[in-house]
Amino acid sequence: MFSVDRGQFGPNFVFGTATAAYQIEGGQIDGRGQSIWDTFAATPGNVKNADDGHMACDHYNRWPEDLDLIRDGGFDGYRFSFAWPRLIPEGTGAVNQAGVDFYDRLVDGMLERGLKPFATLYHWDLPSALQDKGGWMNRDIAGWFADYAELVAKKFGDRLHATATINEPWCVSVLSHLLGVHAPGYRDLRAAAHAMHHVLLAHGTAIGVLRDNGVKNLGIVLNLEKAEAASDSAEDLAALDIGDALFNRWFLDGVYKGQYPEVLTNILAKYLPAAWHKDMETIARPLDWAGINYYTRGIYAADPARAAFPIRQVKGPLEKNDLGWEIYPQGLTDLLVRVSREYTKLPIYVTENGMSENDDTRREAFYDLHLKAVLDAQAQGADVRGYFAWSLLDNYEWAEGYTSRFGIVHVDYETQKRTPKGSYRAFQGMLHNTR
Ligand code: IFM
Repeated sequence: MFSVDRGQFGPNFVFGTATAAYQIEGGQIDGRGQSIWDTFAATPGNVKNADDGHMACDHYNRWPEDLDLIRDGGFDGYRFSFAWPRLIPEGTGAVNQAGVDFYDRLVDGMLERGLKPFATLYHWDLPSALQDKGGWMNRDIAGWFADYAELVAKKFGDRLHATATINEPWCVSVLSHLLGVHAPGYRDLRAAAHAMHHVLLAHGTAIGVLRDNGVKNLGIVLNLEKAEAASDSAEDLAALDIGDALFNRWFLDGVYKGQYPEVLTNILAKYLPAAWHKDMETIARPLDWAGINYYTRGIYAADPARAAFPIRQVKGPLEKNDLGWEIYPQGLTDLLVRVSREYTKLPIYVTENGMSENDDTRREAFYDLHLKAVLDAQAQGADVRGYFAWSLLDNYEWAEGYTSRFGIVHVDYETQKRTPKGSYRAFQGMLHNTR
């Protein structure tokens, strides 16, 4: 049971659960094209146990049962993503009708159950054919993504409650092109700097296309961390400035202020695409809401031996999830307040928050603390309008494969049986009969 009551969050507050296509769908049939995660996962050493999304949670076939679970949990909304390679197998050009039909059924299924569809256009499954042309490193991706956005707008736009362009541009660019942890697995400064700019350019370009095609309620989902310094020495404070800029401010400043933090444009000057500053107006096109994914904090210390970014992350002393991420609800409050004070007065949605853990009593406690953190942020003036638990189901946790379980519903991957956990029941208890 949670110690908070849904009434405390305000009358129209949206409670939802979130997933992403590659992590749950499976269904790599019916004309779906290959994505960068298929090949990344097939490359030895990239993913634990060489797990891939071939079957995942078989949501492609089991979606009615999954939507029933969301409805029966008392949730108001469902945050899901469209798979670009399912809709346009080669990334550009021919449309896969079977993919359109699948999302038609899925979106209608949400509406029939009284669930608000919160869609994301891109949650990391780039069509491989576009990676062959440079993917996020190629400026043309803004046009490829805009054409894909237009297809989504025309086919589904009038039925979506809210639409986000990109999920977690830090992961799309830094984690995938600088740290090499996610597909396509680059560890290259120029690749990362190009991706960091192009992912936001693609976002802004798509916002224009979606709006021109009548799609309402548009946003982007940023993953933010509460960035802190390892000590109050001048060196560590300088490291914090760089760390915060790389994780948070590049994306916040870009989207909400049309500028990039100078500390980074100085470091990245020779690696960024030429004339990047001419794109800033497009990148900062007005939005209707702000999405924030929150999991933990980052603690930064100076590390002069490291090349471009002379910083390192330090492990903190707090209780951790089973991936080693510190549990820090105060960080969610602080971030929500920071975004609302320093960046935007738009309604904010916590579009993801959750815990990788096998012991579900810990997950239930985690949610309780973070829901209270949302209330604290509201009390400090942040206009938070919704909260989405990550995730509805245990699913494919990217480089961690199936070893990490974030679900409020357990999935037996042998049988695909879904079993609601205590954390699901806690949401149900708070939400039931109040929709
Ligand atoms: O599973 C991911 C999700 O795809 C994006 N946000 C973070 C989650 C947990 O790592």
